[in-house]
Amino acid sequence: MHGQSRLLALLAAFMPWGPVHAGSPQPPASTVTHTQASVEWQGNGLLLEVTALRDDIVRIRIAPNSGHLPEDASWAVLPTARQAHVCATPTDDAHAVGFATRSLKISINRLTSALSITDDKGTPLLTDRGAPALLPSDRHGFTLIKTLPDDGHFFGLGDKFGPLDRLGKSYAMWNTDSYGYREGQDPLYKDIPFFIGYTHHAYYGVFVDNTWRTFFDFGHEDPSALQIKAEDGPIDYYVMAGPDAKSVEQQYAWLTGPPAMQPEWMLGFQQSRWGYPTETALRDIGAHLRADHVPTDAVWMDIDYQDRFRPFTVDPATFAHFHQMIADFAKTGIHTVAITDLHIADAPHQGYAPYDSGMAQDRFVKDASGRPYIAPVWPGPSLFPDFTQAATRAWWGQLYRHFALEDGIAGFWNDMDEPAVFDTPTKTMPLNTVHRIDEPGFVPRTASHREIHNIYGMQNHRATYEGLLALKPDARPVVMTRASYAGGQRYGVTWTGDNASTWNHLALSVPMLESLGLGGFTFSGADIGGFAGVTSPDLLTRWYEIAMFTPIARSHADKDSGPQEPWADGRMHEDIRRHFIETRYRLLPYNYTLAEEASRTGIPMMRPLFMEFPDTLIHKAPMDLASGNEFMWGAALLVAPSPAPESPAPYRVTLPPGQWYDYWTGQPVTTAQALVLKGAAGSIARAEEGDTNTAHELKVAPRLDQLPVYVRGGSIIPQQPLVQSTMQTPGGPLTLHVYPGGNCQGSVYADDGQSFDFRKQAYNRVRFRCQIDQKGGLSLTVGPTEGTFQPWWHAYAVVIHGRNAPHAQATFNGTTLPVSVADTPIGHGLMVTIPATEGSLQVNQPIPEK
Ligand code: NBV
Repeated sequence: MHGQSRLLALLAAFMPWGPVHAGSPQPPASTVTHTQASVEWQGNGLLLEVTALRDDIVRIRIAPNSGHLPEDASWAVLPTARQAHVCATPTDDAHAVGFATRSLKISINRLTSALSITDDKGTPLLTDRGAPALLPSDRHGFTLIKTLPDDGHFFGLGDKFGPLDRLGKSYAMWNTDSYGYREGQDPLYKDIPFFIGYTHHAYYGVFVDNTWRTFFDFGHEDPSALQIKAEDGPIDYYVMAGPDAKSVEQQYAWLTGPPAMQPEWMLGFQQSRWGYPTETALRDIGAHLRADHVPTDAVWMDIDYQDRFRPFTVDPATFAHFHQMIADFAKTGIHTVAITDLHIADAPHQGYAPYDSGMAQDRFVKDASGRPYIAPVWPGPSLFPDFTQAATRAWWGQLYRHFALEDGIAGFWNDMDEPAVFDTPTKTMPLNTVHRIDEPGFVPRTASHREIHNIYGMQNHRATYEGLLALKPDARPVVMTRASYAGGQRYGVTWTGDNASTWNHLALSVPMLESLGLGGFTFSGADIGGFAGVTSPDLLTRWYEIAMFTPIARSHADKDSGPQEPWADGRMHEDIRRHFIETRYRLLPYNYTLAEEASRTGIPMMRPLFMEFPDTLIHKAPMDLASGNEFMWGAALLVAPSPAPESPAPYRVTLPPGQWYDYWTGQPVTTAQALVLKGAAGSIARAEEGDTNTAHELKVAPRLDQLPVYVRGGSIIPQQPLVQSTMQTPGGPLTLHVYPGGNCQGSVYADDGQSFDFRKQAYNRVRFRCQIDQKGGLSLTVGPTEGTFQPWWHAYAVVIHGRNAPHAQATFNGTTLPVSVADTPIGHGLMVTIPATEGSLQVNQPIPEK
């Protein structure tokens, strides 16, 4: 501690602050200690430490004042982040102690110990109401109560099933197998105790790093309070300064890691179902997809392929040529993904290797009496690996050796890892089951399932991911998990579990996937068609349409559901579904660029409108911009499914300020009306023309074969010729679709689509800008190429939408080039083909004849 700070601490501890009058509250005995980056406050029976990890991220730890904080260990937050710190300036005065960084101001009230955090503009982000934490006398569990601002809104917490805005609701965090869940049902499969708050044009993030059963109440019980409770565990939370939602996402990714970059094929179409019972059935699916020219990158194998549902086995009767089948799929550009649940059959003396080696090495969770815990799941009585041990994870990873290295299975699926257990009302293992933490960064100790439950699935996912990485260090592992915890995005993919074949599930899959993306899991999907129940042809078609603009597009169904493959329901439906799948494949260069951005920065691929338009106020806040049905697919595309997708009634689409184009025709949107606003006093006001904050409204008459998608003016979207799988190299140039408008820009990213060589510069990134000159001409600047990777294209076909003057003239780096009017799958435009090199393209409008 610095000498000056020590002096301050002593003064604060032993001297009254300011004149003390009779009757005025006496300061409780307290001490304050500053280090360069932190303040520690002891008072009111609490020990409170706030540390500036970065200017825009602080960590708060609170414990009963017994002189020390609990062990500094985390399953979620990266050690480098927890050890980081920046210089903070102490701000102690007579009433409060604290510090300021460039982005945040922290103050702890000397009388009440209440903590308040404001941003650099003085906007209160989080303010304790009363003491910073209510700790019960037995010292288990806590409640944090913060003031809920009048204009507060909240987003996140992962897989919650309802409106995107969490205001007025409360939630439990407890990973739960939730077959066919219903709107409002809570909790579901994952525990992502991170949310984005909004108040006064400021977005901030809060991550509560506690694995025990936790509760968030956003003004449900008390409309003026934000309450966070946990039944045990440390009070350890992080506040991120924003100030916009993209910054919060980047801050959260810095803390917990960005999502694991997927191979390109994971962005292709995936076909799955529970109930492809034989090799022949599965081969038929692959053959049908290819025969019908439905672009596809993977087929998934559910538990049907296993011998008696035992993980890491293959049924020799029904999948007799398993190895050959996978090789044959690969020849047609189809990857195979296999389910491998965590429960290991209790099968002694049967030559079942996972059991034998697991038992020999003592890898399983124990019951309270110290015996391996055994409970029924798919294989019957089963054992549960203790993934809290690094050695158990390494053992688990080795179980993939044959599947990954010999059979060539391309991806794996960790289901049931809440963990789900049959025949018990809790749907999981007893809470006194014993885990033995043996993990770098943690003190080795036993821990009850009550503490471990919420990270069990995450550690299963991690064991698989790291195991595959050890087996094939050069290949990006593909692992999809059902349960997880904050930080689980580092190990890859998730999905929304056992949704149902209803219109409501389709509509609510949009906010659910957006929320998972906000929680780091950008690589998420919802089962196309819905898992539980029987879908209808129209519902399935709509689901295909919307899912093609979500990160993971996997058709999947329950054993008892009807067919949900693209061809189910006949030709008319198949044609529509194929058209949307083809659209996704043409968009691959754009989608892959988004995926790479997400894996580098944490900014999700699928974005709520407020993430792209943080300043557009419709009523009182940017979140009113869309009621949850509209979303952004990257920065350029606005997807606008109906809020009531089963209804034939016309619906309104809100377009944020600026110029928009219809994605399907390339035509500028001209019929949008300036939005009529309800003024504060209930009066009707029309936003002023030219007001940059003016949103516009369109009325859309729904048609089954159409999904409204709009392009933000000023976007440059890379697209490719149609392929049937990402294994096929597209021919011809990369098309750059240019949609003139303000701040016109775009980029493309490419690499080999499968390895980690991009870390060694083997990638290709090019940024584009465009500008319109006064005469209506357009110039496109192709920036320098970053990286050493040579992508499949050698030329760009630049298509300028909203223009079709056939006599336009073009030059690229001074050379005159022909201009044509191109008819592309997404509209006409002026087209010029240029070499894929740095330079400047000039397209002049013809001078009109007098
Ligand atoms: O493995 C069978 C299913 C699977 O298809 C589904 O996607 C998982 O969420 N699994 C659950 C187990 C049984 C569900 C009733």
